[in-house]
Amino acid sequence: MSAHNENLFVALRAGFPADLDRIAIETDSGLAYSWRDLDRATAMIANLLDSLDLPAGARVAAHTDKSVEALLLYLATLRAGYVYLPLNNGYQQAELEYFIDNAEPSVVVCTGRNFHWVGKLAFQRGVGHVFTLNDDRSGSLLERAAQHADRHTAATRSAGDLAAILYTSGTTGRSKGAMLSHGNLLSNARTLQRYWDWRPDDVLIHALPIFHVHGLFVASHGALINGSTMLWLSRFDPRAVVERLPRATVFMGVPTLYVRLLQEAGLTRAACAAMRLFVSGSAPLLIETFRDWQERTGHTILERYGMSETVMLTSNPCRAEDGTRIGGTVGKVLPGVGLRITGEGGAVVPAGEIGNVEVSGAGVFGGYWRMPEKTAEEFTADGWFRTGDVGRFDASGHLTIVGRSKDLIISGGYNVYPAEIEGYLNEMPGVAESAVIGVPHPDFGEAVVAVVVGKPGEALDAAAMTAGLKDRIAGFKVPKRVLVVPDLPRNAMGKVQKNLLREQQRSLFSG
Ligand code: MLC
Ligand code: AMP
Repeated sequence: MSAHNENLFVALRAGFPADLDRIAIETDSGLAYSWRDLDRATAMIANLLDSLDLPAGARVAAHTDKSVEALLLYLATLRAGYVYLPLNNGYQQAELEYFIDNAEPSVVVCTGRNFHWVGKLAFQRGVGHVFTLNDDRSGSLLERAAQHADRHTAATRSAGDLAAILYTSGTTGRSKGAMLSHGNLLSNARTLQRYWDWRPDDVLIHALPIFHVHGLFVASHGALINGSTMLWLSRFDPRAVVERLPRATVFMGVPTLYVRLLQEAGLTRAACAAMRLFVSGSAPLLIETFRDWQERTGHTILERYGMSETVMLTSNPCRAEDGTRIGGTVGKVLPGVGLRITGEGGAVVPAGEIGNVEVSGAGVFGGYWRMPEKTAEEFTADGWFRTGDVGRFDASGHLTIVGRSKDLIISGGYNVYPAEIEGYLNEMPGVAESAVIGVPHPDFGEAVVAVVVGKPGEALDAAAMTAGLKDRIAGFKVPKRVLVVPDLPRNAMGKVQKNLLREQQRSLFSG
């Protein structure tokens, strides 16, 4: 038997440079972390987790602000062999209650400012350990970890063992936990390392949140496995990014980040002279943004496509010998990924025809946490995952995503499921029914808009409904506009015609 340890942490650690005193991460608050710091701190946190006597496969949930220590918590969880569960720090009470009930974590880490309610709801649900972690290196997690040794032998894991659960909202409004294994994440990290031509002296500007695939896996793994320095921003600030461009070589963002960067006067060809790669993903990049960027910086954005359940699937080429980057497309199928477009009855359609995007390969997740029926529904009989995206190949093998069969809105790179928001609206006094749609928005790409009908004789107050939602759900899900209407358009079957609503409201934010 091979004693090879397939723990993802081991592979990431092997990517650290030989000189552990080199800078691994430089933060916007002026701190510098060496590779040795990352190694020692993850060992201490892993030892703390080990000391808690957690059951095998225990989930460690994080509802924290973005900080290097939050990244270290993720790495330490891998190192100790537990399962990481990142949660958007905008989530509020009802949202967190659901995740904790569903995932049953053994450990919850939250900010000190939220401890009064997160700690309470976690303890009420039987979570054994709640720690705090703030973005200034304070909190009980680090206090406790400081009492532990700074050496740790990574737990032995096989490729199929669970590494992380990422919740993605479900069409019924209830989130599903996508189970990603060490092997899923490592295979994708290695593929991207090669395909994006990571080099030893690359410097990544890390400006994305670290509770989703893009910032946590694609960006962080890329830098770590390659031993590349990260210039770390605790939140996206376009000016701070532009200031760092002359020292950087790689940047990753959702389209909103590119739209906002284009508004910075300092974004010039000279500022980007040292850069080699700008990556966009998580939402469609408008062709205007792609072209404006080319004109302003002389660089062609590389657009790629992926999702929580599969990590990265396609990418425009990085090296010239792999082809050219074509705006409006998400590029070619990545090595090791299977991607087919199917039509009626599941038959594969030829290039040029639109159909459902189905995928297979080493990055594809093992299923939804404790939802075998949902998992079965999303896979074809021959084991391909139905992405819910609709696309088309061109003759050169470039994929274009033309839409989604799933009722999903992507706003500034965050997913919002209409059914969830409709559920909250329909519970409000005086509301008869509602339809939540995505409408083109110059900053967020799509903006969430609610179209609401009152019960007979009820006068609905849009501002009060917005305020009511803000108290209950994360800010990015709250509709940017609530429109009160006498009734919703329906088809002959009585189904609300969201297409018609989207058409009617398509200029709502474009003036
Ligand atoms: C914040 N708000 C948003 C929003 N982000 N509203 C809609 N959509 C969003 N994405 C709300 C705030 O709560 C606030 O509400 C108001 O909008 C103004 O906020 P802001 O100051 O403009 O927002 P900011 O903090 O600057 O955040 C914007 C952002 C952020 C674009 C930087 O949303 C972001 O980091 N997005 C990236 C998401 C991401 O990483 N996605 C990857 C998913 S992985 P109020 O009411 O308080 O004023 C994935 C797979 C893959 O999809 O392929 O990668
Ligand atoms: P998530 O569930 O947050 O991982 O979001 C995944 C979804 O984001 C995919 O199913 C797509 O609908 C969308 N997506 C990701 N990248 C792109 C892209 N480059 N272009 C269009 N849609 C994208």
